[in-house]
Amino acid sequence: MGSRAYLGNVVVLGLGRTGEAAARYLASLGPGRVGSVTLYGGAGSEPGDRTRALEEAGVTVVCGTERVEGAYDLAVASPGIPQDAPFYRAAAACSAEVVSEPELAWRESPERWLVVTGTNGKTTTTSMTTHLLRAGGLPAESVGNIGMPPLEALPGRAEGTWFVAELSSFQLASTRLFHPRAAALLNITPDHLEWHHTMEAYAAAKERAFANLAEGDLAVVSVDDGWCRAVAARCEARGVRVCRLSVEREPEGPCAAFLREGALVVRLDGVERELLASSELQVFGLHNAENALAAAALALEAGVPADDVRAGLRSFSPIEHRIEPAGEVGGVRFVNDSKATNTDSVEKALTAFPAGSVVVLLGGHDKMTDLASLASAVCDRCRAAVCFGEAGERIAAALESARAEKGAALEVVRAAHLREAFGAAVAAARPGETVLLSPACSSFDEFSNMAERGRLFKQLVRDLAGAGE
Ligand code: UMA
Repeated sequence: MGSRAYLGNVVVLGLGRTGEAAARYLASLGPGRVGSVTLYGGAGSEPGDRTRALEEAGVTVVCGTERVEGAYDLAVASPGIPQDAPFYRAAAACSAEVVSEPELAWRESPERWLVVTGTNGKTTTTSMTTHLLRAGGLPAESVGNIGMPPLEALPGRAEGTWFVAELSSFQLASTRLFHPRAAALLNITPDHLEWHHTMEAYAAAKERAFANLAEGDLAVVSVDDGWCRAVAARCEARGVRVCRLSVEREPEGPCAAFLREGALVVRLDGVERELLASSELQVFGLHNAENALAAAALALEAGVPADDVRAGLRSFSPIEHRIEPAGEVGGVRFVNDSKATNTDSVEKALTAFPAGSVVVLLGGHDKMTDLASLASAVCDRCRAAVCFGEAGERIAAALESARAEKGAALEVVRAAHLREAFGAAVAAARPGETVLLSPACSSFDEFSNMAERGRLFKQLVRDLAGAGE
């Protein structure tokens, strides 16, 4: 499968999930395809069991430095390393080309890729798309930012398998030839400005998902925000088929995905399929109807019959850490939305609960995004907010100023870390209310990742339930 060019000497940057997968894959190719594989773990990396295992596989591992030395035909950068970071630049200076790991995976095996990107909803839409393809009898795997580097999934990729790739702006930024069969862009709202610096750069990275789409390929693009609308227009101007995605109105054109009187409708090349009522979905909220529309459009484009899409949409259940019910104790519901690592995601989550019934947990690593809109939404929809972690004080201050401006009654509580914040939320919550972990921040000030944070939240709920027995 795919092109089998000689890759030469390759350097891999980063010793996380991506770096390890890339180095292992490259080392497995053998001397016919690769001259050498070197991995730089970065300034914070140290030798250990993982580096020794990589060395045994034939990888030269360099720890504790970002000063990449040597001469390489190709560099593969982990997504967490910004393009303007000294580490990335050092590799670029001594490599013919720097690409992201999904770009290399695509070059190795370019058939049957579907891409999902956007600020929010990527993981749900990716899981849904994979589920719909499987419902139609097509083998499919979710890969990418969802937690499975495509290079790790490649050796096991059976003939005919679709890769449904959730790609972040970090992964897309360093693509060049990447050319999926279809791609979906759900939304673009402020996020990751510490990596991209400007909204323009962030949006441009997302748009790279469509850069090589040609006539006959499909771009599923939201027309409900201005950044996405511009992408749709540019794709269309290039002759790419554009399926306009909207939950606000019925878009014109031969391809569109939208709601008509509460029903999900997808039109491809003038053929319209009414799929099901959004109330039949097991995932709630208007944003989930939009995710379902995007997934349905991708699945129909891949050849899944409408009846199988319908059945798949009906049977898709919520995923872990995304508005995930985590139990009920003393009449208080607990919901884990640890995946909400930005403000827009939280604002969307809040619409899934009756106004005034939520005690929200907010905080974590501070990405320095603007908090005005979040603070306003929290005042409108929550009864109390507990702010914790590195960003806790900035969020609490923003909430207090929005509360004063609106004359709202929001209770604002400060806590050190998630554990203390949970205790404060339990103390504040009344029967009938929901304690929602939807933190608007990434987790790196306290946890390795958002899943670890979500698991601690669920453990705290279990401990609370146990204590009450
Ligand atoms: N490193 C440095 N300097 C840096 C950053 C990283 O030296 O400035 C090195 C270190 O060796 C570190 C390693 O790179 O150990 C970590 O690499 P990474 O941060 O790129 O993380 P991975 O473990 O490779 O995981 C990445 C994604 N992480 C990020 O984009 C930050 C994972 O997405 C993804 O699941 C995985 O690849 C497989 O594709 C996580 C994420 O937080 C879930 N994504 C962001 C999000 O969803 O908001 C984009």
